[in-house]
Amino acid sequence: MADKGSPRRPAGQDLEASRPDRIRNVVLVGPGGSGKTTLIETLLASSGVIGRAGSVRDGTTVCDFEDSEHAHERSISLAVAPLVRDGVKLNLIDTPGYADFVGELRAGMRAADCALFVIAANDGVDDATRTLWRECADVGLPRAVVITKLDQARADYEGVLLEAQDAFGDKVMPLYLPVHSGAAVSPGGAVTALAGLLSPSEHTDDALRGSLIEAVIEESEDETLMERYLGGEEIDEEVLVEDLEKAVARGSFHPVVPVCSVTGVGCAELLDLAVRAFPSPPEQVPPDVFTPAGALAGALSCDPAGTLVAEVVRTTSDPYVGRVSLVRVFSGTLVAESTVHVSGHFSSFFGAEAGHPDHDEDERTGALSYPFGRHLEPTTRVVAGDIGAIGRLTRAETGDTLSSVDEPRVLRPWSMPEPLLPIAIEARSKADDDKLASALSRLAAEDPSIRIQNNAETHQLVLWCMGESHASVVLERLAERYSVNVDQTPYLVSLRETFGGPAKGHGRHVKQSGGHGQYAVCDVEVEPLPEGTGFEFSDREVGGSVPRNFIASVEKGVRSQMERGVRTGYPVVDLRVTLTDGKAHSVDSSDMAFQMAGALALREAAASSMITVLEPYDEVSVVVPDDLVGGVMSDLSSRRGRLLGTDKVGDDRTLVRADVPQTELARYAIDLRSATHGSGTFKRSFAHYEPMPEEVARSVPMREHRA
Ligand SMILES: Nc1nc2c(ncn2[C@@H]2O[C@H](COP(=O)(O)OP(=O)(O)O)[C@@H](O)[C@H]2O)c(=O)[nH]1
Ligand SMILES: [Mg+2]
Repeated sequence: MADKGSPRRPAGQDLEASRPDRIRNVVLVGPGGSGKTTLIETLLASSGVIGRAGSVRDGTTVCDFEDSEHAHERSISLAVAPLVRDGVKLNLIDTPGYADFVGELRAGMRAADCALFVIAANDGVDDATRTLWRECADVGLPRAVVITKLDQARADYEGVLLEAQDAFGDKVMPLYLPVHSGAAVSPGGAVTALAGLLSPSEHTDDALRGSLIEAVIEESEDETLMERYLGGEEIDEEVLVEDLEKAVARGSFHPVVPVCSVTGVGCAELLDLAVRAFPSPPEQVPPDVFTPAGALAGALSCDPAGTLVAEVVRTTSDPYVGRVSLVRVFSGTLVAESTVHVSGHFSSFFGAEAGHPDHDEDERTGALSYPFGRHLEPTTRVVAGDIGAIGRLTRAETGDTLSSVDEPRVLRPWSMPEPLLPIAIEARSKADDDKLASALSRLAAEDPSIRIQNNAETHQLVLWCMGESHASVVLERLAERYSVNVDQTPYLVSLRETFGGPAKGHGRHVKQSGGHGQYAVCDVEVEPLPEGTGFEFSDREVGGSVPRNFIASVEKGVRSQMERGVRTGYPVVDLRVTLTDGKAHSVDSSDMAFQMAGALALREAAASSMITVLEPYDEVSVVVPDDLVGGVMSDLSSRRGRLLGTDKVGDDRTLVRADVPQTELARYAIDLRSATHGSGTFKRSFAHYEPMPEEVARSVPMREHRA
């Protein structure tokens, strides 16, 4: 096993790019385990950037460099590994394939100008990858496909090719066939060569070759080409290659390349394709940019001489190096040791609930570097279109925009996933408690897919996470990086109580044995009010039996009892309490005594009435493939949900809407994912409170109150 402590360095490469058109930012996406991280190793090794490809299992790859990635043997964060080929700098962006870490994937997509879908020949395309393809198509991100694991026993190149065409559309076409040591397409065994489909050879398949050529010609801007081809003319290979490259850069044609990570066969072809056909940053549409006041600013141009606009796509904290912010520069040039404007306006884009607090301030950048996995190669500048790392920015958080101090700008953030799995935690000791808040806010600055909630009603600290793996990585980071230990506790929802009908209560707080006594007596009538009305207090007592100044004390006592509940410990709501009678003592009555009597009166009224527990309902919107709708609906019903309706979404998906009690949704993020193999997504938003059925209410544990 190699030394995990020392990062791998790129050999013999000048990573400085000075022209945006000499940069390619390529994000690798695809199912977890399809071979993305390994493919980057293979590409780096085949280009001589690293001596030998590392392995995911041994924790020796360039891109999986975090401790938690080694522990889990899979990618958790996005990582960048540049390599230079033919004078073009290729920033390979590795992303995790597992759904819990989709936040990193989104950030990686933002930093890229095209996507490489990595599919394993022995596995195929999963639903999440189909959805991702559709999303890339929606924003016009050019895409290519790599098929890996050709050496696996169950590898089926042609089968996976058909699956990819079925999933992604018929503009997905192979440029090569893998040649195994024996026959052209017999699976199993390492791939020894590729056979190009554009040039005729003994290994090419004529049918595949014909459809590739036709597809390329269809994409050609030269309309005479098709006529000539159909007329029997042999079209020059160079013409075809040029048309193909243009179509790839436009995003209308998606080449498939097989790459064998065992032999490195296919690397050269893939890298050539990336250099020649993948779009450079100036060819892509930049994200919308605004002034800090919210006005749409003029479109960005990917020009090193322009005004600076960059975006933090990842933040890491290293105990030795400190905070490192990975940025994609969209315009201008980032210079080391300079002052930049940092703006994060999450609430204006996502609402106040989401992400980190808004900010707008100037900050000095520390050292600048080019990231190569964990290793940082020092540089003095990073031009538009490139990806760099800035040391020691303390304010900037993931998703923030960096711009020139004279011309502050805010980019519309990329779409961040919403964390839907609540994890309630408690500091293990006083020492942990002291460090917890600051550690959590640092973690949230790195990872916008965590949301921290302090629930005042349940007194719980809740981390909203993407799933169980995300939650365990967050808790590991808390423990390892910040030495904060926490325990998970059962997640509680904010229940309420209300009276089922009118009731009367008598509160008598009398203690007159020795010393200064206490004396207060009150009678109240309680009536439930319609939902959402709140609390009303009135006084109908006649003849001044309760002195004026103590009426307010009774109200205060009633209110404090309402806060503490009368049945399960959750607050009582929607109530009118009327003071009807009472008694006072000229010496022993006091504010405190009447507060006690008021509270007692409400408790007594509760004892003689039916107390209903109210529970919050969320409106849930679930989107699933059509064939899973039945299962989703019956599952929602079994969660005591009420179906509101269904709608078609696109060709093959359905939106199911339902009102569901929050108590039944605590693990829905996990359950929906496993029931739909990751293809289902949902959103939830608070709808209203409703009475909880008695049989459920009976098993609600008492809410504890802190002193
Ligand atoms: N046999 C074989 N195994 C591979 C190949 N590519 C990746 N693997 C293995 O598959 C597992 C997952 O690979 P990894 O690169 O972590 O996939 P990722 O999740 O897409 O980054 C690792 O154990 C790799 O060693 C390949 O081409 N052939
Ligand atoms: Mg990986």
